[in-house]
Parts: sequence; C-alpha cells; structure tokens
Amino acid sequence: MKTIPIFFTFDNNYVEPAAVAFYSLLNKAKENVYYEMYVLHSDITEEKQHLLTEIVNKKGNAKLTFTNTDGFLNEFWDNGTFNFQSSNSTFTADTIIRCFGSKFFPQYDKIIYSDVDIIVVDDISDVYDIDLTNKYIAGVKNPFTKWSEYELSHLKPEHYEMLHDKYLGGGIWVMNLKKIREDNIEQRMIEIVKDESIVKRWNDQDIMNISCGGKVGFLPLNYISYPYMIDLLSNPDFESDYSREELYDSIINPKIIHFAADKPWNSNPKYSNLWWTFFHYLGLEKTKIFKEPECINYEAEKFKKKHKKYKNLFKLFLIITVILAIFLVFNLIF
Ligand SMILES: [Mn+2]
Repeated sequence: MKTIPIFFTFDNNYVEPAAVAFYSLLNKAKENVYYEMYVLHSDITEEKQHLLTEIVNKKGNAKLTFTNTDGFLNEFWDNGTFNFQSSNSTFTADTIIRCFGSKFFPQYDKIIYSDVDIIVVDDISDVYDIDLTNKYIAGVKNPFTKWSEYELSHLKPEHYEMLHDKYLGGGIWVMNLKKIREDNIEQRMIEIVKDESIVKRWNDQDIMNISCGGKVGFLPLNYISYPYMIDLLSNPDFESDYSREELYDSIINPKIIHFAADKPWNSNPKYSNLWWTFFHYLGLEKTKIFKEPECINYEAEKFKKKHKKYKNLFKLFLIITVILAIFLVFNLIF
C-alpha cells in the first residue's frame, strides 16, 4: 500500500466544490493507493465537515482530518501590512495558509497540496514520486507567461529575472517540507507577506515562487489541464514555454481539470457538465456561491426540444392515419 499525504485549504463556501474534488480524486486512485487527506481551514462548520467525511468514507481509500488554523497570520492581516493587491475577490487568509505546509505537517517530509476547483480524471499518485533533491517544491509551470505579459508584469525586475521561465502556477504542488524547514523558507515567506513593496498579484503563487527562488521542479501540464487551452490552441499566435506536444497532451490526456478562471458553479467553462454530474451524483446542494442556475442543462434542453419536435410529428402522423382509416372504412361501407 502506498500512503500519500495531501492537503487542501478552503473555507466554508467551498465545501461543495471540495466534495467534487475529493470524490473525483478517490474515485480514480489506483487500488494500492491510500490518501491521508487534510483540510486546513478557519470556518468550516461541523455539519459541512461531516458531509465531506461521508463522501471520503464512501470510497474507503482515504482518511480525512480537519485542522483549524484560525488566528494564524492574523497579525499580518489586522495591522494592514499584508499587501492586498489581488485580482481575485474570493482570496482569503486560507489562500496563503497553503504556503505554510511545513508548519502544519511536521510529521511529513513531503506532501501534496491541491486546489479544490478541480476534477481529477486519472490516478495522480505518481506526482508524489517526483525527485525534489535541492528543490523546495514542484508544480506546473504557468503556460501563459510568454503569451500574456500581465501574468508576471507585477514582479520586481530581479524577481522577474529569476522566475520568468520557471514561475509555478497554482492547482497542484508537491512540497519538499524537509528542505523548506531546513533552509527556513517559512521565514522568507513571512517576510514576503509583510513586504509592501512586493505586489502579490497571484497571492500564494507569488509568495511561494519568490521565496523558493527558482529552486523548483516541474510537473507535466496534464496535471493542470486548463479548460480554455482548447481555444488557445486554435489561435496560431499562441505561444508557451510548453511544447506543442505537451500543450496538446494536456487536453488529450488530462489528469486534473483545473477551473483556474471560470468556475462551473458561477459560469459555464468547458467540462462544466462533467462537474455538475459529480455534483448531482453526490447529492450536493447549491449554496450562495452558485450564481448560474443550471449550466448543465444546455445540452439536455436541446435534447428535450428535439425530442418534443419528433413527438409532435408522430402525433400529427397518427391523426392523419386515423383520418385516412376512417375515410377508407367509410368508403368501403358506403
Ligand atoms: Mn484553482
């Protein structure tokens, strides 16, 4: 049996997406894989914790533990030194807690961190074996830095110089907790959190990338398959650090679908139908983060309409047949 620790950080609003993520992860896990799952949070209710535990227990190949981190980093929030320059309105303290896995998991030398705006569509246990010698972390390189200047334009020149071709995106990280502790990277992270001159446009990603100083490893792009990559590939001007082969492979052989931009619960990105299928299968209920009423039903509605059209045609055919039959019988008798 291969036991793999993995942790997540989200708040009470993200329990339903997390339920989909958890179930999809365990559903695709190989038979010899067991996940030690951890949630770092500050406000998830007992009821919602129970809901997630039930879903994890359903598959039986994992154990789920909740850790309340309330208060951690508060000093940086309350006195306003945290530089809140974020394009992401749902960004909370729970977002940067994920950088501090080394603090919360002293029992592990290595751990996986994963977002919950995902669907796992293949076994991902292999990522845990990546060689992290002399590296603090491994993740998927941001594939858009060549294409869009905005991705890294907020970095200081020295940070840009150091990171422009190795800036890790979010979604999934394998963290070398041992080396992070040995080299006291936590302290560096806190300094970056405090430093107002460092713009944290991508929050946790900026903190992690800058503090690790480019000592990072890379996972294949199919560990973070972006739903909108299909459209980008049809644009002849699109360029990326990833090869054409890798870009296409992320769509053809995805392991994790990452709804990095639009989310299925408040928009309609590609693969929304798959996400909603998990949602309904697990008997989940919509909460206040759900903006779009029923993204899933676009196709279903089309099918219904088509079906109705044929039903009406069939009715018409029946009526004509009956009239013809009456007419025939009438003619035969008289
Ligand atoms: Mn995400």
